[in-house]
Amino acid sequence: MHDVEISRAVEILRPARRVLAFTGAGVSAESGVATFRGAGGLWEGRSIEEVASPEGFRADPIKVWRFYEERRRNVARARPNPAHTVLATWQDRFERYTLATQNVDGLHQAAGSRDVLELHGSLWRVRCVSCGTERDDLLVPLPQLPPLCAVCGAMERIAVVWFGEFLPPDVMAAAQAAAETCDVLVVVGTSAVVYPAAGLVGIAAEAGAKVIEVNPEASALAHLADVTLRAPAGEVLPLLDAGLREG
Ligand code: BJW
Ligand code: ZN
Repeated sequence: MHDVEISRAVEILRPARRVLAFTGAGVSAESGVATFRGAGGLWEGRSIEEVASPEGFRADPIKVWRFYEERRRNVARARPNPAHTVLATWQDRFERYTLATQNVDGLHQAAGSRDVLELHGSLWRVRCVSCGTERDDLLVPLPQLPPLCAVCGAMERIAVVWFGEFLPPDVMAAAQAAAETCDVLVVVGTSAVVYPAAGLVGIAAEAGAKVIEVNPEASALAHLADVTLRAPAGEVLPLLDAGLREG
């Protein structure tokens, strides 16, 4: 990554009035939270369907719960990194700012971001499989696996979005509206292979937004990006923010 690319990104962001930030697991990598795909990723040596599908949960709920319990333990120890912090401060910099994340770790909120659009749910919410009652649950470790619904006694599940399930419609609609109307989309730390979330980038580009991508590796959306910053988010976002402050 070169200074000239940072400068180009700053020049795109400086006049922007409506900004959408769209994040994936990579934004939390420097906080010590594992990503999904690639070396050392959560899916390595594991079939995705075993742990992140309704079928997998039906087949072995305790196994799936152990997987999420472990993730909750790790995330509970994690702290937001400078990328989360910058993305939080931008809510006060731009006239309209939306932060849509695929992440379920809650680190954007921990960094101070308000009204985060959680496209894939949260590790910190659970939902009854029978009556649908949802509640926040921050207890690490959980007192019992699986947790049981206080209303009807049935088993609770983690309130994340598994493969084959619909994203929360109001959250997706809000993200889509922001994608259709933003001047600039900043995409941070996602392989952009999981739909419909990844489709937000195409929607924004199609509607005429400039796209800035932050990812140390090549992703599925290089062809949509106006500027690609190939370096870790925790390094790049503070540089972008410093550039904006100078202007
Ligand atoms: C850094 C960095 C640093 C590293 N700085 N960057 C064919 C078969 C089956 C299904 C489908 C199919 N075609 C389409 C589908 C639909 C499916 C889908 O998209 N599948 C594709 C994978 C093919 N989608 C769905 O099923 C969705 N629902 C849906 O479509 O409903 C309609 C429907 C209903 C009924 C039937 C059919 C359709 C739901 C998707 C839910 C995704 N859920 C997960 C798990 C959440 C729970 C959990 O956390 O356990 O969400 S999957 C997982 O992937 C998680 C993530 O949010 C998501 C995206 O991953 P992300 O964030 O991009 O992470 P990585 O690891 O992939 O990438 C990290 C990136 O960071 C890398 O690029 C690194 O380089 C980078 N990085 N360090 C910056 N320091
Ligand atoms: Zn219930």
